[in-house]
Amino acid sequence: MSADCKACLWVCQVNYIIPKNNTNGEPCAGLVVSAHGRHYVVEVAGGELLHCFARGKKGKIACGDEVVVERSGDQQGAIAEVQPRTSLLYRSDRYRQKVIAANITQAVVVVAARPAFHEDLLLRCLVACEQQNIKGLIVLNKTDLVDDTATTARQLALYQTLGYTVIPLSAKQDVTPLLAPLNGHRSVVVGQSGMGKSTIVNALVPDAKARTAEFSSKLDAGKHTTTGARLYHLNTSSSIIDSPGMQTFGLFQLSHSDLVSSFPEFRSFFGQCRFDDCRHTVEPGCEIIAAVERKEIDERRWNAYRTLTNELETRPPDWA
Ligand SMILES: Nc1nc2c(ncn2[C@@H]2O[C@H](COP(=O)(O)OP(=O)(O)OP(=O)(O)O)[C@@H](O)[C@H]2O)c(=O)[nH]1
Ligand SMILES: [Mg+2]
Ligand SMILES: [Zn+2]
Repeated sequence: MSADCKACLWVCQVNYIIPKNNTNGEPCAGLVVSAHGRHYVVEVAGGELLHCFARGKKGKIACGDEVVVERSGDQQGAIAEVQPRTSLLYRSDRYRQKVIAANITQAVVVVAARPAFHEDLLLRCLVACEQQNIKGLIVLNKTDLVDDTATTARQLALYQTLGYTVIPLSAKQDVTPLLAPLNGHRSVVVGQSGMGKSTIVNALVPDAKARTAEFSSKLDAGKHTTTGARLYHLNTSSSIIDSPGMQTFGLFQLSHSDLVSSFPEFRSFFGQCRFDDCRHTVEPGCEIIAAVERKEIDERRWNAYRTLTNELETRPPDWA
């Protein structure tokens, strides 16, 4: 039980004491502000928080979901319905689907030089965002580590040429460069463990008090400190969701056409290949391959695209 939470028998990370004015069984609309395993905290009218489980087989529920809850007294309730979503950021591999956040308009992908950041994860995350029409924003955190940061900044230059905004900052010093880009959005902060996601959220929301932890220098990896997603309101039109760090980002959910259209630099060549069913990997007369040869498309990105195509084509038939 978290320190001040009187309603939750689980690690909800929402340290509120909820007023006792519930009416049993009464359905009401709410917003999932915390998702931790199968336990959710739902904010209902007036900012009241209910600790909830999902009734029946609801499928995955994510932080940011709009739901209907039925109160069951004692600041608890059951999620009876999940409203249709405008977006869902999620990842999936052979074994499972992991929802990250729902109804978001922007994903803030946090990278840093230490622990070492994996470009593949960034690329996959941006592909998932493109497919869901979620704006991708890259934060290069820990710029106070000056010597280490230069190499990472050079790696990110490519993403700027693709149209993604890259914001360099040090969450330990100043997060004001993020204020304007966050305004008007429901954003989710995502990335590898140890990149400083929760540190950024704490700097933006002084009351958040999200747990943070030193990464392991020995393993050059974060310690997976954040274990559930949690939404914080920034102002009446903006909110931010902190999420657990990830090591992999499976994209099994994508069709091949989803994948192709999630590479923004490919789009101007659509419809120009010799074959209508061109896979843009080895085919003769492929305009995307020609653009790679002319260096109009970065070879790193095309190689990543081919790896992902191969992954989708070798998906086991029973993956879902
Ligand atoms: N030098 C430096 N360290 C930072 C900065 N931001 C965060 N850190 C440190 O990086 C470590 C990891 O920070 P967290 O905020 O816990 O990272 P996280 O991305 O939330 O990690 P998970 O919850 O495990 O996914 C902590 O020791 C932070 O103090 C920064 O701007 N500069
Ligand atoms: Mg964290
Ligand atoms: Zn082609």
